[in-house]
Amino acid sequence: MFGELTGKLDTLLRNLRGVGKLSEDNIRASLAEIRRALLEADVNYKVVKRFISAVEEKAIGEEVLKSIEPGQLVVKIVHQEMVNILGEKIVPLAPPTGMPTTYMICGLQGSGKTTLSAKLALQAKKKQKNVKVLMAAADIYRPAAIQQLQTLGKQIDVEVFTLDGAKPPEICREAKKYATKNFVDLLILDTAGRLQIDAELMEELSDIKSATKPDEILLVVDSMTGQDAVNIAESFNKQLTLTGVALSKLDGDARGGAAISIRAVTDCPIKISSTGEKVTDIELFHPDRMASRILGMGDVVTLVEKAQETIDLEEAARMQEKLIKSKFDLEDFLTQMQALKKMGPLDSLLGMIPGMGAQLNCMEIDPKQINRIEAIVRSMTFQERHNPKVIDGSRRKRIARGSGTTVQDVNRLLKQFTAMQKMMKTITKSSKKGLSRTVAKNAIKRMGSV
Ligand SMILES: Nc1nc2c(ncn2[C@@H]2O[C@H](COP(=O)(O)OP(=O)(O)O)[C@@H](O)[C@H]2O)c(=O)[nH]1
Ligand SMILES: [Mg+2]
Repeated sequence: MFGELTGKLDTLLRNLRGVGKLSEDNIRASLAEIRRALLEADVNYKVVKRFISAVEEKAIGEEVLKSIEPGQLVVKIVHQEMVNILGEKIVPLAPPTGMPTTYMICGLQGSGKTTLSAKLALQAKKKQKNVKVLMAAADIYRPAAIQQLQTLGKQIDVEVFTLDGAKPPEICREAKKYATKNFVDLLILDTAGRLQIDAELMEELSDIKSATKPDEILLVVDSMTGQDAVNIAESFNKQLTLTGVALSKLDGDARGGAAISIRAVTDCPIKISSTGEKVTDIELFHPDRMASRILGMGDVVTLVEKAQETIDLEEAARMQEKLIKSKFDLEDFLTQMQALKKMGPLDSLLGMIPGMGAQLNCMEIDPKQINRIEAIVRSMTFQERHNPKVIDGSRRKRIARGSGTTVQDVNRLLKQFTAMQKMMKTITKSSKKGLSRTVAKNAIKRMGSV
């Protein structure tokens, strides 16, 4: 997420933090660089101006300059202002009720509406037992759009409403009738998009709005859109009065402009982050966590939440016990790697670790490697897995043959394992003081380079 912008801001803030004494000129120079980084990342110029002057107003003054850690204070101000720009607090979606609660999903073609509809449906089902969800297929223009929603519906076990030969407003009106009659709690209208905003589209959406009186009118914005995202959001908002924005494709290498500008320009809250193609890749939008990620400070809270969703907690506790006793073996190494694989792309996860965002640009992480690791560990005997020290030259050759890899691959894995063992020990030791940035950084670097 926002690789380049985060890299620049992380470096700038790190330099600021390290300064023992700050002058007005220092601060102004740093702010000028932050300003440039934001503009280069396609953040709307009005938003940049507002952001910089807000930071300047708070950062330049006796209080900061004379404090013990002026750099730290400035960083804190920058973070707080970033949170303000992104929206201060979480704004949740209207909860499902038997009325039914209706979400109208709109946006340009390809922005991610259909995907988001399924994600929201699944999320509602996960949150509340026995909730009844219905999705309506109102995109009659794009070939196979209805089928796409039906496939997703099957995948997550949610009914899809269709109506052959009808126009979108009629489809949505009938879907609402059907939903009311059948005690549906949440109705999600997957509307049609266009390549660009046009009068016909807006009229159709207005008709859907008056026909269904939705509780949420969500605009899906592709975060890769850049400057244009703001204009799109303004037009939709003017016509429909949006209740919220969902940012999609945050897993890609968007420059950050759309995400940072939208709230400030439209005054419409960002409610949802969509972070991948899978139906489970959805998060509530937390402005403070997003600000931390943008500034390279990581997002440990989301990382832990993700881990809790995918990792067996008992398993994790057992692992920790082993770590403390230094009994972490290759079997555990494999389990950890598999758990990481389940959690999603490694680079997006590492971006959540404080100080790690900037490192990612120069680090390649290959998911195929995890499969190779698995093959190698599976070719070891029980004794070898639990006591890797016994793996001598001839055993390495045998393991390589058995796993369809080379002796170099086996050597690399054993080296990686030793590095991870060491890293685990350091982290366990330093966890009482809080994980130090340099320790984690160096450990990961070591792992990446072996
Ligand atoms: N990487 C990524 N891809 C997404 C995300 N959301 C949607 N997509 C992909 O973007 C494409 C268009 O999505 P779709 O939901 O069909 O867009 P629609 O035309 O607005 O309904 C599809 O290939 C989706 O898999 C996301 O958050 N991340
Ligand atoms: Mg669609």
